[in-house]
Formats: sequence, C-alpha cells, structure tokens
Amino acid sequence: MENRDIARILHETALLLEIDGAIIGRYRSYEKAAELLSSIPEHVEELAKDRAKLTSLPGIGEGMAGHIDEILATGDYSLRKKLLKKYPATILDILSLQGIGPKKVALLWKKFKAGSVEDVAKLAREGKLRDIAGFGEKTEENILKAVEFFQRSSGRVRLDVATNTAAEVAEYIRKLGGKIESVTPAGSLRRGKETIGDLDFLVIPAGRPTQKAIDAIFDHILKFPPIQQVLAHGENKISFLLTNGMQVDVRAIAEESHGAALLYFTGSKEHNVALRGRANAMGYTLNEYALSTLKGERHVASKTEAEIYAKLKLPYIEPELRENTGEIEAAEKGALPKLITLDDIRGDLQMHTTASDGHNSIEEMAEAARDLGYEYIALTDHSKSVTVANGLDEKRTLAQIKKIREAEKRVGGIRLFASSEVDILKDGSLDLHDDVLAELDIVLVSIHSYMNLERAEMTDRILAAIENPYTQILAHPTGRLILKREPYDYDIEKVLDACRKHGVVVECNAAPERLDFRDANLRLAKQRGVKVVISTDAHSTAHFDLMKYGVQTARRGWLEAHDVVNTFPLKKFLSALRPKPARSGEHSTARKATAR
Ligand code: DGT
Ligand code: CA
Ligand code: CA
Ligand code: ZN
Repeated sequence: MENRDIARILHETALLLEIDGAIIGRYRSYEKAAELLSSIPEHVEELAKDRAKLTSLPGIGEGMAGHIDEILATGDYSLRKKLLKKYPATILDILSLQGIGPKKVALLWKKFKAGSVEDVAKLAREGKLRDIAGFGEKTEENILKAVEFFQRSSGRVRLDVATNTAAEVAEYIRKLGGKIESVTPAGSLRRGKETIGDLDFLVIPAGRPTQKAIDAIFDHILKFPPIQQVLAHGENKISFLLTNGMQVDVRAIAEESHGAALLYFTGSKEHNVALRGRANAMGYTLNEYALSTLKGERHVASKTEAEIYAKLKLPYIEPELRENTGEIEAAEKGALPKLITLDDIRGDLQMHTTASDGHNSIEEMAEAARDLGYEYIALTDHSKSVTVANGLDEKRTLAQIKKIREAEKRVGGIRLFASSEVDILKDGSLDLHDDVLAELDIVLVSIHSYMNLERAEMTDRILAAIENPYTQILAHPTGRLILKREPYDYDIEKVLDACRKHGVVVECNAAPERLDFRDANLRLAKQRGVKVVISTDAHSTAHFDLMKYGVQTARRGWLEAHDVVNTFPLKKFLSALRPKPARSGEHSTARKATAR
C-alpha cells in the first residue's frame, strides 16, 4: 500500500470525525498523521514492520501506529467504515464546495439530513439556507455557483492521482512479461491534461496475436486486485472501475498498428478530426489501424506516429500540443516549439521549511535539491499575514535570512536564495516592510486572502503588487485549486502587460492541485513577452518530484526552455530577474544577489 492511500483513509476519517462533532484534538491527530504520511519519502508499509520506527515519526503515537497497522492489514479502517454507516459516502463531496467546511456540513446534516451535493443544491435553490446562522443570502448564491463548478468537473481526477494510478496499473500489466511487447498509457494522461476522465492503455501482445493470447492477457489484467467492477469485456477491449473510482480502458492492438492506435487513442478527439480531414484531402483515410489509400486497399503507414505524420507531410507533434489549437498549422509552417523538458530545469524557486508550514529544515531542502542536481533554490516561507501557515514577520524573516546564509555555507554545492512568499494584502501592498524586502535575494508575491474581490478591484490589487519595485515573481497567479476553487476574477492581459513592463516573472506552480498559471495562460504569457518560472511550492523534500507536472503544463502552454528562467544557469537566471531597487542606506549588511 502506498503512503498516499493510507493518508487518504486517515484524511477521510478526520473529516468524518469533525462532521460527527468529535473534539478537535481527536480529528486533528488523524489529519496530522495524514499530512505527515503524504509528505515523507519513506515507504510507510516498510517502516511499519518495525513499530519503534513508526512511532518515532513526529505525531505518531502507539494509538495511531495501531490504526496504520490495521489499514495496512485490511486495506481499510474500522472507524472510517463505522462513520460511513452513519453518514452517506457522498457527504464528503459537499466539502469540495468552496466555502463549506466540516462544521457547516455537520449543521446541514443535523438540520436537513443533507448528505450530498445535490441535497445542498436543492436547499440553496429553495432559499432554505439563508436563515441559518453563518450562511446568509450571499453564501447561498456562492453555494449555487460552487455546485455548478462541482458538477462540471465531477467524474474527473487530478493529473497526479491519475499518473500514480496509471503507474500502478502499468506495473501490474507488465507482470505479463514476455507475453506482451509493450503497454503504453494514451488519452488525456499522455497529453498531460490537468484533469483526467479515464485512463486509456494500449497493450501490444508479443508476436502475432491470436484471440487466445489476447484473452489470456485480459484474464490476467482483470485479476488486478483494486478492480471493483468490470464494465466491458470485448474481443480487443476491456473496461473496468477501480476502488478509487477511476475508470480504465485497455485495448489490445497488433504491433503493426501500434503508431496508428497510439495516435488515435492519445487524441485529442479534436486533433484526430483535424488530422483525418487532412488525410482525406490528401487522398487517404486514417483510423486506429492505419493510414491507407482512400479505398483502403493499401496501408501507407501504421507502425509509428512519426511515420504517419510524415506521410501527412508534417513533423512529429508532441502529445501535449495535440488539442487542435494551432499545432497543425504551426507544424505545416515548421514553426512548432521545441518544448521544454524536465532535464532543462536547474532550480526550484518556491518552497517552504519548518519556519512556516513546511516539513523539512533549510538544510534538508537544500541537500535534497543539490542531490537532484539543482544549481540554486529559493527558500520562500510565508509572510506574517498568512497566520494559518505560521507566516514570518519582519523579525523572523531577518533571522531566517541569516539562517539561510549559514546553511548555504554548511551544505555547499548549491546556491540558496533567501526569499519569501510575501502576501499581497487586500489593497495590493506587500506584507513585509521595504527594509526587509531589500534584504531578500528574491521577492515572490502571491494572494492568500480576499479571493472574491470584484474584477476591477482584483485587477488593481495585482497591478499594485506588480508595480511595487521589490516584486520579482508573481506566484500561483490565479489562485485556483483544481476541482475545488475557481481562479480569481481579474484582467489577465492587463496584468501580463504590467509584468512585461516591470520585468516581473510569472510562476507556473507545479503542485498538481494548482498548476497555476494553467496551460492556456502560460501560452498567453509567452505571446505577451512575459517570462515564466516553474516551481514546486514544496512543503517537504518529497514534493520536489512534482516539478514534472509543472513542466508538463508548461509544455501544454507551448513553452520552450528559453521561456522559463529556471532553465538558465545561475548568472543568466539572476540577470533575467527584475533588478532590485537601488539602495539608499549605507549601513546595510545585505548582499546583492550575485552569482559569485
Ligand atoms: P478524458 O478521458 O476525458 O480525460 O479525455 P481523453 O482524451 O482521454 O478521452 P477518451 O478517454 O474519451 O478517449 C481517448 C481518446 O480516444 C481520445 O483522446 C481520442 C480518441 N477518441 C475517443 N472517441 C473518439 C471519437 O469519437 N472520434 C475520434 N476521432 N477519436 C476518439
Ligand atoms: Ca481518457
Ligand atoms: Ca477512455
Ligand atoms: Zn502560496
């Protein structure tokens, strides 16, 4: 069992306990354990073999260790199951509505027996929520908006959940060994979309496939333990539902049609339709088996995607670009971007340490980053207004800067930027005094409050932050949380133009719940001449691995290495940032952010 699976069960238990009115200490202990498990690099299933190792983890006592053992042994947890007898499983969906927490869910259950998003929507439509303490007419309106958002996105899962699930499915299928040639994920996952509807796999049987061989392959796959229901079982296709709710489609295809099938099942549908139109205009037909002459009497190409593109007089088009948003026209003109890759990344410019809400120390983060081969990182703990994350005030920020300087000497081999994720206040001013901003090597700014301002006010607020001479990077620029929270409403083009004017870089936050800027906005940033930085917003060393999702999103935004400042070597990176304001005081102990 993976850490995240155990963490999910503990997290749900915490939520159900809170809804059930348990005391804070009780549900917080589950929540803390869940957070810990999803952030540590060690494999808990291994650790749990030795009780002392498990209980040496911070916040894991004998009691919690016992619960973890139970989850590992049974795949579920009795308290969670007991609570789910009392409340419908759909009650947890209500929590994905923005602005509704466990306390409100508990209240709605007590008063109306509302146990699903539909129940809550009905109450809101009937105007029954406005008179409850803590709700009101405005909340009712917001709930209806949130319901609409929920229904639009329901059934889809985040890219990281889909990626991890796909890896487990593929690993299981690979146990077939010599019976298969290959197994490849296709569909929206291969295109790196931020949310995934279902997983699509292509399996190529070894040798000349007989129906018997395909049946044997499918028989093996259908024994994958997490399957909860088989949805379809045909000659060359099976579909099933996993216990985590994801649907999986698997198709068996002969080796000779590998490229055609991969092209077809990778999609997008819109890209396929456009390619088929092009094929027809050239006197061909294109389907999942081959590119053929119009009457289908001769196969022109089928083995690799590249061959098919070539016959259509196009260079190879990367999966992330296949959305029919101009990639075919660009390919025709030889104007496709040379997309950024994970290997291009040389540093990570947003992360948190134990000084605010991170799990690891400055040294631990620095060593892990150095081991990844990074040349530089910025340590960006929260500033004081973000009290829930134990944000740092001026005094603590100055102390943190000192610690970062010392850690840099101790760790060696990597440049550490003393930085801060400075909160943008409601009026657009920054949350730290200028004297302290001047001491920082890099100033990141972002919003964590008043996210529902009117469009004009929000635009002005962000513009004011960009105009602040200390601002260098605008972090998670739209504040959206995938499947949870809509982006702030503001004039993105105006903001991008201000970024270009002032040399402010925009972030592509790689955390899979954010991916912010999203693909289309990254493309817009590039068109408007604004540079991008891809950062993980790591809250532990394990999160450095999330960089891949940021890079994938950047690829979907057509970005090349030269569009992204953290692909640059140290010196060039620093010169790509907005210069710091000239200093007036002469007593400063600050050091200019130089490459040395
Ligand atoms: P998803 O699962 O909603 O995240 O998105 P996809 O793109 O994975 O869509 P899915 O799973 O329905 O189908 C996988 C691929 O199969 C899709 O990207 C393109 C291809 N495909 C599916 N249906 C059609 C169709 O009606 N026409 C064409 N040309 N291609 C299709
Ligand atoms: Ca799919
Ligand atoms: Ca599918
Ligand atoms: Zn933040």
